[in-house]
Amino acid sequence: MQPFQEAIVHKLREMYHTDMKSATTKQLYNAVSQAAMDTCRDTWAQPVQGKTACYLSAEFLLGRLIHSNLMNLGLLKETEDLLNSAGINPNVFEDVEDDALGNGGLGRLAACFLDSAATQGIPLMGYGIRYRYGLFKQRFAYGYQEEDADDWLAWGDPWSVRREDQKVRVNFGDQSVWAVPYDMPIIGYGGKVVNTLRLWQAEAIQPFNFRLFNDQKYQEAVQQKNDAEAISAVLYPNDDTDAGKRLRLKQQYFFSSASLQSIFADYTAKCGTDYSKFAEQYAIQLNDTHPTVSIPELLRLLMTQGHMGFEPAFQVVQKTFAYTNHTIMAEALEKWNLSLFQSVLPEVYPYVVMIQNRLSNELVKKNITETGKYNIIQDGMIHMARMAIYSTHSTNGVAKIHTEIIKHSALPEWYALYPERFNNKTNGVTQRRWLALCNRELADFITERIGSGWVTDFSQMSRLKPYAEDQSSRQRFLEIKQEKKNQLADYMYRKDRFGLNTSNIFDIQVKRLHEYKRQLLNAFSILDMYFGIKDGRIQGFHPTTFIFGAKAAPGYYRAKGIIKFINEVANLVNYDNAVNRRMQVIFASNYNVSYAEKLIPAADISEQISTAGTEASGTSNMKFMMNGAVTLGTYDGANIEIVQNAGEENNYIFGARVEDLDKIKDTYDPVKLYEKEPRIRRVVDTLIDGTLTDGGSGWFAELYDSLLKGASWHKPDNYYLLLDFLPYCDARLQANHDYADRQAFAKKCLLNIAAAGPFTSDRTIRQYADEIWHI
Ligand code: 9GP
Repeated sequence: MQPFQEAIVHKLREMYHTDMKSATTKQLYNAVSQAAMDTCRDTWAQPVQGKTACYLSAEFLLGRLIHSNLMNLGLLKETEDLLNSAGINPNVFEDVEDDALGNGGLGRLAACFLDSAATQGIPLMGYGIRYRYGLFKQRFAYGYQEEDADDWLAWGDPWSVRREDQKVRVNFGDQSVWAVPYDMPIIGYGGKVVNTLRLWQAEAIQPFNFRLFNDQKYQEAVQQKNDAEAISAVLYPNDDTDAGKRLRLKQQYFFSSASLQSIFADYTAKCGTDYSKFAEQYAIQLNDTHPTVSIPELLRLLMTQGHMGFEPAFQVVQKTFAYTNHTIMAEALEKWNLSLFQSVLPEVYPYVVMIQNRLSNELVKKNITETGKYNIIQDGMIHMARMAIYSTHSTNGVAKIHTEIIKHSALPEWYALYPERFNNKTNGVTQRRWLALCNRELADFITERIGSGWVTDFSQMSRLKPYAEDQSSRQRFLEIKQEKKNQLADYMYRKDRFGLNTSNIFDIQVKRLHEYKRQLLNAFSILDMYFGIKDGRIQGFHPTTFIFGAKAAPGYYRAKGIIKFINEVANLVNYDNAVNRRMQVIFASNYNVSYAEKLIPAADISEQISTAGTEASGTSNMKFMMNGAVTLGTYDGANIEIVQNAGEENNYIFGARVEDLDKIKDTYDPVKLYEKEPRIRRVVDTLIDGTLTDGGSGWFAELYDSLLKGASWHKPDNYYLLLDFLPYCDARLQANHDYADRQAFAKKCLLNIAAAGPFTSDRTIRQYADEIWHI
């Protein structure tokens, strides 16, 4: 037995008095994880040399850790051999729930960054919240989304270490709590560098009041404990929209203050009490506006504990912080009601006022009299994005087009004032989880051709390009795609009893449910194909399985209506014997990181169909690309950079561009399109003509109105579904048609894989380190 295998066996005995044969999955999971933790403890304990970058994020969507950590430590094969030799299926850990401490792209990006930084030896610490319950679990009942709590701790938390000694006190207007850190090792590939993710848990200062208990006031006796724990109890299930609640503000300050206090204490221990050099030791990246309250918090610490004057303290703050914007959705640019802010954070508010005053003086100096667009405190609200831009030295967008939109249409007044602060950092994803681990067959295929260097140097992927011309490579690629489809089919059958037809094209859209992402457009186009096949208008259609995966924020009723609609479309199509050998529609429930790892490698077509100018970047587009799917998408977010690199001719780009939409936005009339084009009318009418039923909820009629009448807060069809409908259907049918030539299609796929080099988060994080943090 190898030493690591022995360590696992030993752990099982030590922790559970059991052995490989009798251990439960949970016992095995915890024993393997603990044994792996032991192998990296020494490396983890090494102090960081030089400047550290700190990534403050309300979300870290890590996904299941056991496989990635074992892979990065080089222990995956040994572990699988041991499982095999004990007659245990090496897929046994598939049953282990993955953590879901994030909503979607923003949280998953943070996780990719941690992996990439550790792999490249960049000292990056993550700071966030250890939510007791992560993103809800999704079920469907009669096609409606239902939500259940995500009790991720039920499996134990072997990858965290509670650091009682490092806890700090966080004060609010009406309560004080402990913030207790749980540290997780972030193991770089090769295991040479281990960084830390620190997640804070809220706990009561006095968890149990004995006096009240003796007075038989049982509820009151544990009131403080409940109130404290509420702060880190649950992740807000919103993506790209603002939750705007008192508790949410408390969460934000809770982890911001705890992180800043911890960083401040580390600095003091390392460098003493001269805080003027703080920014030489720490760079702090704000992941969206959620941690922006860290800005006045650092100011407070520097001025009260560091005894600095306001101006020098502000200089330090500005040099330390940088801000990443992840969305231009107006509703997601956070604002806090002034009186709410004052009552929750009375000790912090004065520092916000000081920042506002400095801004006011600066605007006067620059002769700007129209200050309404700039003021951090304006009309009874505190504007967090403004505070973030004003008080930091760098504001970045997450794809080229997104950064341009920030500069020229979302926040042009700020760009005019501080052009030098704005920069772009196109997102990336880690090829280790999203290729090496989730698609081992394709990973071997690549390694056999260009060596294994791509695992840590993704620019080497371009060396794969010549193999797109090689018939036997194309053949092998097609076999691998088939294998991944078969594996997905097995998985989905086990999970949801879906029977996928694996000889079909797999056309997949997986992402959060949002109107701007246009899952409804996808469903409309499926209906159009369905009618077209039945009417005989569409001939020679290659059988296709359309797969959706998406969670809707529980309070976002329109998104829930779209889920119900897609499920009804699925029923219509799947039970119609006249078409169901040619089309299949499947809505995977509870889409999450682990599901993505199965779905993405099996895709032929990657649906990236957001309205131009709305999706900041997208990251699933990159994952699909590196797994050899072609993009069917709009000119939006990182799709643009993807197709520029892989060739438009190897992808399917359709629809209005930002410039087109700018021109028509004031005159756009979806009703005209609806009246003129029978195909549009037919699919839109399924919302109200009884073809599909919403079970009396009224949701479908509301969707219909949103397209043709608008609502108090938006114009009709404000995401231009009807405008892009026909071009989308055309592009989709073109892809379907092209697929028939399997060799030619495989060539496109391989050219996409070969062009994926720039879309690694290794490149992105290197750029943050070089250009923003100077590490
Ligand atoms: O919606 C964006 C998505 O386009 C981007 O890829 C991701 C990571 O940068 O961030 C998302 N934004 C949010 O979730 C909230 O701002």
